[in-house]
Amino acid sequence: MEINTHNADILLSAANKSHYPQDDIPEIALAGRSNVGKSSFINTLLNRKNLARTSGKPGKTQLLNFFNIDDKLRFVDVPGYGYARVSKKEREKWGRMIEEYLTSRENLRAVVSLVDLRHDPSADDVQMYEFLKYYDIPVILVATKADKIPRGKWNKHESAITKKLDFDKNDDFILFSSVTKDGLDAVWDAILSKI
Ligand SMILES: Nc1nc2c(ncn2[C@@H]2O[C@H](COP(=O)(O)OP(=O)(O)OP(=O)(O)O)[C@@H](O)[C@H]2O)c(=O)[nH]1
Ligand SMILES: [Mg+2]
Repeated sequence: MEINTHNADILLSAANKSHYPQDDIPEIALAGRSNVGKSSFINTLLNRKNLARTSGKPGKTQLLNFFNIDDKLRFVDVPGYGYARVSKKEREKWGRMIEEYLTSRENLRAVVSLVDLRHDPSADDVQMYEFLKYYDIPVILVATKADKIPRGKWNKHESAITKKLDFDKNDDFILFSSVTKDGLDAVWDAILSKI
């Protein structure tokens, strides 16, 4: 499929099902801890400086942000988990919102699950991966900030992550950097193979 990635923009923000777009356009959702690099990832994939950050306006950060890409594909940016300063109530609300989307959305083709290459996955990272496997949702595991680790140590860090996640070898694992753009082509290949 030919997708013109220059033709991309934020479409809408949704708190629940009734706000989701009603059509058959395939969606790829992004999940990961706060600060892992989700917005940077979207900007890098779409070759834009600040597209995803515009969704970070106050009041919108706790919503699902839908990005339209050339009317052929959508990215759905999910608010980051593991953010210490939110209340238990807000966390529960977040949990219901993301669970509703991930378990009922027919347009969903895969989840790009982002983890930081530098660190062992957190308990939240492990829980997210287990959740996606439990619901049989295809996963593209992306390890971000690869530029912060010398190439000679990439394998060691990748092994630590796959071990901690009990990673399914059939899923894609891609090392990525928004700074050097390492992994960019591999990520697009993985996404296009799922839609
Ligand atoms: N060196 C390096 N820094 C990165 C990379 N990706 C993101 N960052 C930095 O990490 C910080 C967080 O990036 P964001 O893209 O805002 O992270 P996020 O996951 O969208 O964060 P939330 O919206 O708070 O959930 C920013 O300072 C980015 O510049 C990367 O690949 N390499
Ligand atoms: Mg963000």
